[in-house]
Amino acid sequence: MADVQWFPGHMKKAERMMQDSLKLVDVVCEVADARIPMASRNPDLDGIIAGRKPRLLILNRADQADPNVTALWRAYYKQNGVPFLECDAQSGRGVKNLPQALRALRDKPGPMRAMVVGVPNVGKSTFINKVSGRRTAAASDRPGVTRGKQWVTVDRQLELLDTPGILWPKFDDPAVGDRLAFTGAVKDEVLDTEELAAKLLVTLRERYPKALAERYRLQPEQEEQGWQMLETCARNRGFLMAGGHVNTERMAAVLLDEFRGGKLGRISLERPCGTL
Ligand SMILES: Nc1nc2c(ncn2[C@@H]2O[C@H](COP(=O)(O)OP(=O)(O)OP(=O)(O)O)[C@@H](O)[C@H]2O)c(=O)[nH]1
Ligand SMILES: [Mg+2]
Repeated sequence: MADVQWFPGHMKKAERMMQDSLKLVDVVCEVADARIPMASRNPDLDGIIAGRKPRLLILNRADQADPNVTALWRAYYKQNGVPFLECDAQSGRGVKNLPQALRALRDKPGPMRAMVVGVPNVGKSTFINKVSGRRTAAASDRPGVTRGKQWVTVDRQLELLDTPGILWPKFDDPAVGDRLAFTGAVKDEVLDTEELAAKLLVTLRERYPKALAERYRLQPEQEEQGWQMLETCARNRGFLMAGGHVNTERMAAVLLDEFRGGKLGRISLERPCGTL
């Protein structure tokens, strides 16, 4: 990940746009991925908001996250006084609590404008569509769909600003980049998908070995390398090529696709500090 040129120019522009738009809104809705509630939060956002506007953390894709882990996050945010809303923008579960959650952020009544920000593909536009009950914002299952900003009127009390997903120039921890790539926030075109899939297998072995056993008949040994696991999966799936070679490229694409599509079950890759 480190040497991949994945920070396109339009992201820099998006960050500037976010700074400008801040003046136009009362609150910021930061949409994060419930499977990776740390990696999917832009560390630059604190600096951009700089305490000027209240912020609501929206933990989206809760349907794909491990419910036991989400419960830990819920307790963690409550304990730390972080205003948050848990939801699944695709089905709409939890979305109707937005107006109430936003009102709790400020004292004065009256109409509100909120800017919706977050990493690519986390579900910002889908969330806005669900809140408004219309399909105004373009949404699709790949990163980088929303290119410009777009106002969506929910009702007389609420207007939402859709923004393009942004990543930040540098990850302090390479694992952050990996997790964003696993979940689909980074375009696959700029990634080595086999390497990524191998890393995902190593990650899943830690907490979700049963999912690997059930889906790919993989009984991973602790000392096994990621690429060896990928080969076993490919063989078990019958992804073979001429000369008896296994098609790990195809397996990598399938694994990433199935993980992102929830075929491996509900999985969380990050837990609050200090929890087991
Ligand atoms: N399972 C599940 N899928 C979701 C959820 N929210 C969004 N999606 C799907 O994720 C994909 C991306 O959604 P978008 O709304 O386009 O994401 P975005 O954050 O606006 O993406 P960019 O505009 O590219 O930054 C779509 O296929 C949605 O249907 C969710 O809560 N659960
Ligand atoms: Mg969008």
